Amino acid sequence: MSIVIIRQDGKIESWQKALQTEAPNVKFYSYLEAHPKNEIEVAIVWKHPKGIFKEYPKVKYIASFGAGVDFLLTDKDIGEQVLITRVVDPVLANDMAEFVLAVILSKLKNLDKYNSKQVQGIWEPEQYKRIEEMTVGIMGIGALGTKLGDVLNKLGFNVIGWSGSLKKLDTLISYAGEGQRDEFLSKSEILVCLLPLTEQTRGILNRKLFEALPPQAYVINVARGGHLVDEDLIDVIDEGHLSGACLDVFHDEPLPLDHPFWKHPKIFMTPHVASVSDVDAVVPQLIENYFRYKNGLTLINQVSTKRGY
Ligand code: NDP
Ligand code: OXD
Repeated sequence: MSIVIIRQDGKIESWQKALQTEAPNVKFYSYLEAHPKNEIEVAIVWKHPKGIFKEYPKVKYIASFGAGVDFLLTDKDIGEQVLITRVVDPVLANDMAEFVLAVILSKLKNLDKYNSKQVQGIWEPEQYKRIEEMTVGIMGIGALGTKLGDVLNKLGFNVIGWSGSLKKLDTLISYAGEGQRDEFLSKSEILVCLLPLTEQTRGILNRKLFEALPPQAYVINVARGGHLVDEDLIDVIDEGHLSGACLDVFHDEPLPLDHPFWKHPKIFMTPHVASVSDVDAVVPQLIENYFRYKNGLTLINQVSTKRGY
């Protein structure tokens, strides 16, 4: 059996090499080279070209190279019966926690403001905040949100989390479901979105949600661009209710140059780099799942296509 690797970001060769080294008896094709498309049952994929799965009529199992699977579940060419897995990995979770921590500390100590004042030649101290004064609200207490909660809690932040189901964790106070959402939001001075993008969560970061946050709250979206209503964020910042936002993910990536986020002084942007699947860490689970599939065993980190994550 052979596997096709599909990704368009220039990293295809390094993944192909690492996968081939880990499983020398399996053939890994780049989708760009000649290969028997009609025979392929297994694909490992990251943000594939639109329509490509029409070319793979026999595909039965698709592994995402990342934690998110929204790009697979929204593709109408991928049948409901196709098995889908995602990456769950401690390195990925740790990288995400480090990224969000860096953003939060920069916000608390005004580093973003000093950066812009420096280039303007302005010497002007700002009031800073301390860790124990801040409550961080994490939306999505899954693999990544749980790790972030641990890290922030250890450092002394007040941490609260919101998810579909209540969590019993020593590191954060858990809120769940629509009924507890506003209470959670009203306490979140810094709000971090780590939800999967599903039918239920698309557009969740909107005016109504922002207005439920305390005045001067700060929003960090490291989940998906589709969670955010871009115009609402800009309006609520410009009206003065939110102090700003850090965005790592966007509706269109790369973000088109005429998008107002680029030049907004209170929006800090990064190019979808909060946490990137590490080849060495992730290859073993991709290979393990391939052999599980081949031997008819239950896959690890299988996604519920019904639930959407
Ligand atoms: P998980 O599936 O492990 O966790 C998802 C969490 O969201 C769960 O706690 C779940 O609740 C909760 N949730 C889902 N739907 C709802 C809802 N409608 N209402 C309330 N809570 C909900 O995901 P991960 O932690 O692994 O990843 C989260 C996302 O982070 C990924 O889907 C991806 O989009 C993004 N990501 C971004 C990266 C970047 O570099 N920017 C890197 C990696 C991931 P429950 O626990 O009750 O099921
Ligand atoms: C992921 C991502 O989902 O990188 O893993 O966004």
